[in-house]
Amino acid sequence: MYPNWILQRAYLTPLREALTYEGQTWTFNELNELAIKRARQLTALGIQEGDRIAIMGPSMPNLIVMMYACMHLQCELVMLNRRLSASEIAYQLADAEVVALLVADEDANKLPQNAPVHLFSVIEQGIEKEVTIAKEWPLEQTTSIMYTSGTTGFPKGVRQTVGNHQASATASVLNLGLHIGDVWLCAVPLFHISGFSILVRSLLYGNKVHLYEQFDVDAITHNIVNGDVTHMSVVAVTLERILHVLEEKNAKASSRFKMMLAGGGPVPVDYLQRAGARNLAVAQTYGMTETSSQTATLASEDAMLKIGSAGKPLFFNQIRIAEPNEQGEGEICIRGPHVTPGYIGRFAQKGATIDGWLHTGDIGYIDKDGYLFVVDRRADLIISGGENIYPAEIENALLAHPAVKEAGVCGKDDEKWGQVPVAYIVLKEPVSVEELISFCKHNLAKYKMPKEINFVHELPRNGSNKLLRRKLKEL
Ligand code: S0N
Ligand code: AMP
Ligand code: MG
Ligand code: MG
Ligand code: MG
Repeated sequence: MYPNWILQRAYLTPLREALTYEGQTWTFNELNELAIKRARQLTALGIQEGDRIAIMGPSMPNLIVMMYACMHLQCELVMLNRRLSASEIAYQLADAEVVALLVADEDANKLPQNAPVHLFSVIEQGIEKEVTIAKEWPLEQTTSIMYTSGTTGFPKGVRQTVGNHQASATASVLNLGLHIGDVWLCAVPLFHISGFSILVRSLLYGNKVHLYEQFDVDAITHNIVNGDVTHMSVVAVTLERILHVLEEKNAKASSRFKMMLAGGGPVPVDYLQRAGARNLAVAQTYGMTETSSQTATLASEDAMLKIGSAGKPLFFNQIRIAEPNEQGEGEICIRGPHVTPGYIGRFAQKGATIDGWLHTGDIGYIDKDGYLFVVDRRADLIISGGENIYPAEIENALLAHPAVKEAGVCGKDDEKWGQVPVAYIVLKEPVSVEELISFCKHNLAKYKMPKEINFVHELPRNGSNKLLRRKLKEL
């Protein structure tokens, strides 16, 4: 058994600052007391220990308090992506069989009809009921569940356990180090592991989180130049936005700023060089939902020496390349205490690992010095601004239209988002692009909407009639 992170942190360093948001600050003790009060209010609403609960809201302190309250109740927290369409949310709620849905008032309009909703404002004003908060958690307890899109077009709910999160946070600090004044800027979504892992690290390390609701590039760059924060997590798109402002202002990162973790997809080498010129230390990292964030991260002393590499595996983790070709490139496989025990819902029977190894589908190689280079993402995956999109999700949405006979989707390089989806369609009967777009809008998140729809006579297929998505671009 391991200590309840929230109680333990409030016991060890009650008066240390835990969270800053828009000029307001909370200590670990204050956050814990709010979370216990909220846990009592949730109990009065009938929520019980171990229940599976979905949660959705903007990245604000009240969301963190609500998450910590659910953790106090040892609930399994299903983190909903706020950018999803109502029908995508409905799929996840049904697949996860949640008993309740806790939603910030701002997001009430995003929900499917008949969802079992408790609005934050109602919970926060509700009566309290006495409940015993567990002082200890078992390693195998599921803390969070995050949906990640899959090749089939049906997202999979990934379990992230107490043990997964602890191993991840511990391995991270063995690489990055820790100092009492460290402050981690969080402007990545809390519903992704990029953001939630910042909260877990804060609880385990006792460091402060500087939270943003929006990616406010000017305020964030100011924090970096001013030395208000020491760490931050970014994806390529947000790193570029920061670099742009630094360059425009001819400014440099403060010497107090220590390290930016850049992941969630490939980071162009050019960005890393531009960062170097701005005194901004960037560590490329390779991580995913199934591994509760980082698996490998480039140590700061290697940043320029091994530019483009995602580094070496963190202390507890192992990486191997399955069936390498002559260049040493093959599928990246991962083993370690941070790897998920598996999925829930319709994928519950599908094991996440084979003989303990997670087969990522990503292609990479390990150089002679032991550094990982990720050369290609898993089959057909499109990453737009750090959000994953599988072609099948969009193809299924298009195929549902009566005029569409065949649909193929692939990624196209994009200045703003890294990649965006584009669609190729064979029609049964005439229909306009506008009609198809407005049809898809009901079923797809905005970032998944195809940025181009091209009508073609046929789609490229192989001998066994399988769609060749990589050939779509040549049409
Ligand atoms: C890039 C972000 C910040 C863009 O959001 P922004 O600028 O706030 O946009 P909005 O104002 O909300 O919307 C404006 C218009 O832009 C569209 N839009 C928004 N986002 C996207 C997108 N990603 N792609 C395409 N379009 C987008 C809106 O629809 C809207 O459109 P219009 O104007 O038509 O209404 C935002 O997308 C963002 O925060 N991205 C990052 C998400 C992220 O964190 N991904 C990582 C997921 N992976 C993991 O968590 C595993 C890896 C990992 O753990 C990790 C990753 C990074 C760093 C560290 C780690 C780690 O290991 O710790
Ligand atoms: P997610 O399922 O959202 O957690 O996304 C994880 C996926 O992002 C990985 O399987 C990779 O395809 C991709 N990815 C993450 N980090 C990197 C990186 N450093 N370089 C290239 N691709 C990455
Ligand atoms: Mg994924
Ligand atoms: Mg915005
Ligand atoms: Mg994703």
